[in-house]
Amino acid sequence: MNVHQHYIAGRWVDSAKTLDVINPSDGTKIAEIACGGASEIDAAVAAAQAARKGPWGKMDAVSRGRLLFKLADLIRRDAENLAKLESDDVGKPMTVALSDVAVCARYFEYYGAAADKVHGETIPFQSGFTVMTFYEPHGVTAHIVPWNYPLQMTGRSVAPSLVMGNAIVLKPAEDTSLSALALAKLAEEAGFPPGVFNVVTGLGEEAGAALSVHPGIGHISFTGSREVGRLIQIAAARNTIPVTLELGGKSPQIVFSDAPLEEAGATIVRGIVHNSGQTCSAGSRVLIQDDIYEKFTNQLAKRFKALRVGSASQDLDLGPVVNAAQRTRIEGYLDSARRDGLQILAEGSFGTNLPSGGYYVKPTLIGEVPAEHALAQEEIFGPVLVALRFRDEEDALRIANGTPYGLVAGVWTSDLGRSMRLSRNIEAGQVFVNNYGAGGGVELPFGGVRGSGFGREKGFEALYGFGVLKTVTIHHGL
Ligand code: TXE
Repeated sequence: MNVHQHYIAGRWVDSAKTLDVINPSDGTKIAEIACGGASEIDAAVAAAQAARKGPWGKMDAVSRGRLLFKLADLIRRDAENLAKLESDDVGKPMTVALSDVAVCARYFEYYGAAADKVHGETIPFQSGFTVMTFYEPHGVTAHIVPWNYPLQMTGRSVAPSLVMGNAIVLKPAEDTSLSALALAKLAEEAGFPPGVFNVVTGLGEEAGAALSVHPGIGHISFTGSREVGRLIQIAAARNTIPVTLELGGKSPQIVFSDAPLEEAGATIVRGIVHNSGQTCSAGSRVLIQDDIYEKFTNQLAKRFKALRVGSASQDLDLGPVVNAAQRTRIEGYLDSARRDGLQILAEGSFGTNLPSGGYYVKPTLIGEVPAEHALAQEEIFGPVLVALRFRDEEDALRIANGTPYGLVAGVWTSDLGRSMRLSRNIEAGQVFVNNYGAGGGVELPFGGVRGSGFGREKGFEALYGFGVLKTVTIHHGL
């Protein structure tokens, strides 16, 4: 049995306590991880602060970028191993895990190439003065990552932070820490100086909480639940530091009768069942115009019925969900749908030879869900698509904007004017017209409004969040 350690100051370190790592496909224990707390977090933050004062703090931007490139190459070299690790740990079908690894490599490549392209400016001011601005690192940045896309989301915030010159402390989710530790090993091989890349594993309320209140950090990137997001914001306020919060969504897919319906149906189903629906940007509500409601839900139902659920290694349409708690949560929503007499329009099925101890849920399509029902308001975080009717553009917009969230939206129509009006009026950080998928495009700025959080990740925009603008004004006379 592998017992994994923390990675602090370039060394592998134990904790007195450990946590079991469970394979969601069959419920078996596959490893143990160290269960750290305040003292490991103290050591990791101190190591990161020391790295900032050492060679890392003095390294030029191009050299930092090259290290990120090197890491991207190593991730690609080890793609199969990393995907297998992620697949065993999270329950992802191998195809999904492999695409996650590729996206993780792209983050290091994309931001590596941006290293020497973030610069300040000079500002015309009074005669006899020169004013210039610089982007400086926060110092040490904290990264609290969830379990649904461990590798991708680690790359998403760690790569831009490193390239801006910060040193990082990463706290992966307790259920899915293995790939973060593998990444630390590769960062060491790539040649990142000790202390630049630290990983402390453990529970959210222990290691995560200790990290978020630590006075030695200058920024927190958090992706997870709204409840914990609020705690992170409160913790950050104690040290008056900025945070980026990505807190999930209840993203609408709005289908008008003039939409390319076949393509819309295929994309919408993929968009909710990918990763077993455990995706912050999953399009989990489909809003369908009245006159095509029956026709379109029939098409969706056909697609749902064809879906097969299996273990990660069977590599079917869906794998298990991450743990028993998530399965219970999803089943609770499905029970409430039945209790409230909602129409279950279609279910996928379990494939053959499903391991008995795994956490499996059937993908489910539910029709005529009232817009105010919990199933149409709350993030289920499973392969459950709820269908709602709308009359016209105004009605669609009202329903689309009628949840506490605002992460992503999809608009399906062939009317250019309508697609523009909706894109401008929908309250979301990202809108897709006649396509959908926030995952792959590392170049596209991503983040929420309202209950989905704030701050932008991905794209060039993310870099500015990992830097602090300094203005220098020199009086030299004429
Ligand atoms: O999330 P938590 P959970 C949503 C989704 C899901 C629900 C619950 O709806 O069903 O949240 O999932 C760390 N201080 N999302 O309970 O607890 C924890 O260790 C500091 C949406 O697993 O928010 C993990 O690393 N950190 C989502 C991370 O927070 C703490 C992804 C997320 O865990 C902490 C995941 C604390 N007090 C869940 N408590 C998305 N936006 O993609 C926990 N953590």
